[in-house]
Order: sequence, then C-alpha cells, then structure tokens
Amino acid sequence: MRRLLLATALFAAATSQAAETISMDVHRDANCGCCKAWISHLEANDIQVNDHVESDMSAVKSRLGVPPRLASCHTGVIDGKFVEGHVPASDILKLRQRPDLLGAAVPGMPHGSPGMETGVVHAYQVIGLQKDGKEQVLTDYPAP
Ligand SMILES: [Cu+2]
Repeated sequence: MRRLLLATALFAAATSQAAETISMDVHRDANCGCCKAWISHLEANDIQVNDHVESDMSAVKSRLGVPPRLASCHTGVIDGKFVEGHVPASDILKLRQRPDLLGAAVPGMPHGSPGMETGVVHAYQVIGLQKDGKEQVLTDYPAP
C-alpha cells in the first residue's frame, strides 16, 4: 500500500511538471467584443489569461512600449514582452523564444486573424519589434 501511494505521488509530480502553465496579462476596454474573442482563442490554446479591464488603453500602450504605428485594440504582456492586437497563440509561443524582441504586434484589426472571425479573411503579418527599434516580420499570413 505504501509503495502504491509513493508511485501515485511520483506520477502526480511528473505530470504537473510536464504541463507548464503559460499565463499572460491582457489589458482591454470594457466593451471590446473582439478582445474577448481573442482571449477565448488564447484559452483554447492553453494560455491562461489574467483579464484587466482598462479605462485608458492608450496610456497602457505607451506604458508598455507599444509604438503607435503598431497599435491595435487590446494589449497583452508575457514574460515582460508586449503582445499587441490579434496575434495568434502560435506566434506568442515563438515570441517567448526570442530574447532579442521587445514584443509582437498585429497592427490594426485584420479580418480573419484570431478573434476577428468575420467571415472575411485578409492577409496580415505578425510584426516583431527589436530592441534597436527596428521591425521584422515574424509570420506572414497570406489571404486565402
Ligand atoms: Cu480587436
């Protein structure tokens, strides 16, 4: 019996280590429907969201270092990096592996990006902001 309990405890420890919980903060306006849809996309991809309703998103963006040219609706923060707009979960995982980047953005609100499922799909890019202020394309999502 004691041996069985020990085995159970070891198994529990091993499985809790395997499933690393990724969590991020998301700042958004109260009545932003596409922000909520994006949060649902993150949660469906095992990213746990701490949701913050804000009264002044432009103040939040400037505090988090999002350049106005890359701005969208909501702003997320993961590992100290910003995630601006409708960035797909897979690109957020990529961003975490990139110590050279300050953040990633999908500027504007392109149709067809996660949380913007309007039935119309436009091409868009995920832009990474380097520490020297230059931008690079992380992922190109072409129109179908
Ligand atoms: Cu939006």
